[in-house]
Amino acid sequence: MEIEKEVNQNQLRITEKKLKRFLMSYKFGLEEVKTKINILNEEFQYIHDYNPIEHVKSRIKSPQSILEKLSRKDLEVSLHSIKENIRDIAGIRIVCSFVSDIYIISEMLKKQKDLKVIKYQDYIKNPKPNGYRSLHLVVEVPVFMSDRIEDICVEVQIRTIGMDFWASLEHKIYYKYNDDIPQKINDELKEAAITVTQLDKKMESLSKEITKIKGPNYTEKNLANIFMKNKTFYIPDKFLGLEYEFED
Ligand code: 0O2
Repeated sequence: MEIEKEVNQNQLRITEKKLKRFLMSYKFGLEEVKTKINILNEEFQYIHDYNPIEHVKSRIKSPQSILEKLSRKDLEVSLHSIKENIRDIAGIRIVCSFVSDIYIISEMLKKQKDLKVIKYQDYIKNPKPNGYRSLHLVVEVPVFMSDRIEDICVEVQIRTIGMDFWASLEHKIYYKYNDDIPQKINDELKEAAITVTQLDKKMESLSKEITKIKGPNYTEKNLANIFMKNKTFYIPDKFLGLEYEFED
């Protein structure tokens, strides 16, 4: 009996260690994709003097949430089954101001040679019946470990501020009512989703009009300038704080 207990405890320890190592590889995959997104954002801002990303959130799905998803989908409980079937263990959410930004970012990600897009789901062009809108990409990224290379899936959800506001409220209501949402609330949520779509369109057209009014030669007021040979050269203020090292 004692030996049996010890064997069980040992097995539990081994399983726990395996699970930790399994989830660790998702953390590394997440970090790699996050770095790529930061690079794209910073470079885009440098070239176009415009930031397409409002903010980025990321998370590793909790073991409890993974198990719930397995049971919801009626899948076998094993690490192999989790790896094969749960593609959003590592998740990144990119929130943008405008719908056009969403497609700019997704195209930039799709062009990355070391990312393999294994799922592209456009819930913006084809919203879910409940009104949910977002662009989902599942990308596979190679993670180089001490003894092996693992291809890790990371789900990237790209949406506008409005879509994000709607989805987080809907998510909260979903959990509050335990799937049994009163019809009235469902209808109002759908109505709110239509309002968000209209607002997204309005904000995008306003932004385009503002860009037109500013004209191609517009420069931000906070740019420092140097006047040389009858010409004004503008320096973005982000460079003013940079320290340069000069070689002798
Ligand atoms: P949580 O708690 O956010 O992690 P599939 O790939 O089709 O087999 P899957 O993985 O459900 O099935 O794919 P899908 O539809 O791309 O959904 C993945 C995630 O998108 C969800 O994860 C949610 O985060 C989000 N999502 C999808 N549909 C909705 C929706 O109707 N409302 C809201 N608020 N979010 C949604 P989880 O694990 O369901 O939830």
